[in-house]
Parts: sequence; C-alpha cells; structure tokens
Amino acid sequence: MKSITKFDSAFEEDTYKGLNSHPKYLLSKYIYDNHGDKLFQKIMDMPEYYLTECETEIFKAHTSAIADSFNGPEGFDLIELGAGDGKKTKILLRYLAKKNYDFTYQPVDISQSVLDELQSSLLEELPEITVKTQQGTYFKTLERLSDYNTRKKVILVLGSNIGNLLHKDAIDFLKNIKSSMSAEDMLFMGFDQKKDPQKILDAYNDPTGITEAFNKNLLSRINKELGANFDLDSFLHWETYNPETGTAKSFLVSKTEQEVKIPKLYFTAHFKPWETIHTEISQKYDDEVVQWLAGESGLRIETFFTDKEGYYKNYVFRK
Ligand code: AVJ
Repeated sequence: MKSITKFDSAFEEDTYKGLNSHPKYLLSKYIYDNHGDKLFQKIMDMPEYYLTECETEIFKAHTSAIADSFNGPEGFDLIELGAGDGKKTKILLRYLAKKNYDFTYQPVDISQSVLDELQSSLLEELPEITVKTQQGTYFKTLERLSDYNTRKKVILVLGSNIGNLLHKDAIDFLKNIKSSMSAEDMLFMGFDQKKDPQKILDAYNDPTGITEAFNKNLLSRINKELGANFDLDSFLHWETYNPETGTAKSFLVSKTEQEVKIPKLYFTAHFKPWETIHTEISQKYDDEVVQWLAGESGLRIETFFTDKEGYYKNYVFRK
C-alpha cells in the first residue's frame, strides 16, 4: 500500500482519518452535496420530522414580536447562517417587507447552487427586498461581514443546526459568532428540545427510508468522488437516542464482513460483521443546557419563543 502524505481535499483527509479510527466515523457535514441537499429538503417535508413544523409555527405565531425586535436605529442587516431554501425565513421577510423596514437579507451558505435558487425565488416572491448572498464558510463570512457592517446585525441560525456539534464545538461556534457581534447585535438561534424519546427516534428513523438514504449519501459520495465500491445495501441505518444526555446518534452498520476499496485514498477499509460507522449527532437541549452554553460563550439569553407543545425553542442572545 502506498502511504499517503498529502490529501487533495479536506474530504479525502477526513474520510481517511474516520475510516482508520476505532470505532469508525464519518463527518455529517459531508452529507450535503447536491443529492444530500435534496434529501434534506425531503426530510423537512416528512411528517415525522417535527422540527421544521415547530419552527414554522413559532414564526407564524410570533411574526411581529420576532421581526420588530430585529430593527435598529439605522435599520439592520439580517444574516442567516445555513439558509437552505429559506422557507421559514420568508415568513419574517414578508412581514419585514410589508412594514417597509430598512434592511438587507444576507443568506450565507457553503453551496452556491442553494444560494442561487434562494435568490431567484426571492426575486420572484419578494422583489422589494435587497438580497446579498454570501458563499462561504460561516466563520470567514462572519469575519468579513463584521469588518464591513456598521449598523445592527441580526444573525439567524435556524433548524437546530447547532445540534450537529458536540457541546465543546458548539461553544467554539458561539464564541466565534460572539466575536463578530457588537453590543446592539442579536443572535437568533433554534434549539430542538428534549422530549418523548420515541418522538425523537421516529424523526430520525422514518419508515420510507429517506433518512436512511440521507445517511448513506456519505457512502455514495465516497463512491462517486473517491472511486470506492461501498455496497449501500450491505449497511443498515441505525439511530439511538440517550434521554440522559439528549444526544441522538446516527450510525451505518455493516451487515456482513466486507472489504471496501477506496482507490483515491490508496486504502481498503475492512469491516467486521456488525461493525459501525458513526455518522451524525443531533443534540437535544433544555433551558439549563442552553443557559450553560451561552454562559461558556460569553452570551446571555434575552428571551425565547416556543411552539405550543414546547418541542422546539428559538432563543435570542446578546453579547
Ligand atoms: C440539519 C442538522 C438540523 O440533525 O436534525 C435530519 C440533519 N439528520 N435528519 C438534524 C438531519 C437526519 C438535521 N440538522
């Protein structure tokens, strides 16, 4: 076997590291190529995936309370990290446009095609809004934006996207956002809450297999981009939820002993029967944990909004 000294991309390096670890893992951020983006859209439309509906309910029930709080003396810039299709945000945007607020909408996403679609849909539905798409990673874009922005910034992170991060990484993420905030700026962020464990398991284990396909897209990507020969049918999607820690975890489990060749990494992965690949965490929260994360990051919770079941909360943070 040829030894690897240099990888052509972070994807190659992370894949190599993850499949050489014990136990094996892959990083969930790599699920989101074009196909992964589409599968996630389907997940958001599934009845079991309550998160989207809850956040939509919050936005509809509290539109004016939320959107009016965004405004500053010289207007504001609304910066959304990981904007996706912007379906939920449009509820607020429609109201902000109607009230004639002086603002720009700046969706940030790693995927240019997601941004292009969002921009053209906004041009059609809300042509009066100034939209400045920002392609790039969250941190680099935030840094750039705080250098150029002088008026109030409102930073949106919806969908409980923070749940993919271990607490330590979530604190780093929040600290990073905080460092780009000034005293008048706001962070508005969604956190999925602890609830009946069965409800959570069902959201990540739908009977139609959409979540399974989403999880297995990691293997498809390795096949497509690194020339590998993963047989998707010989892995099963497995979800666990620990109600004590609030951590939902996704795995792919090898049903048989098998070898998978990954030519671009000059490497063959061996799987024992029932060996696991850990692929994703989806952390669930309660007020105490969010309070603790905020405190560790130097932020404070100003207020929060919730759905009528209390399944999901959007917190407003200040520096
Ligand atoms: C986009 C990270 C919020 O963890 O709930 C959905 C991704 N994974 N179904 C989540 C996901 C499986 C989702 N986030």
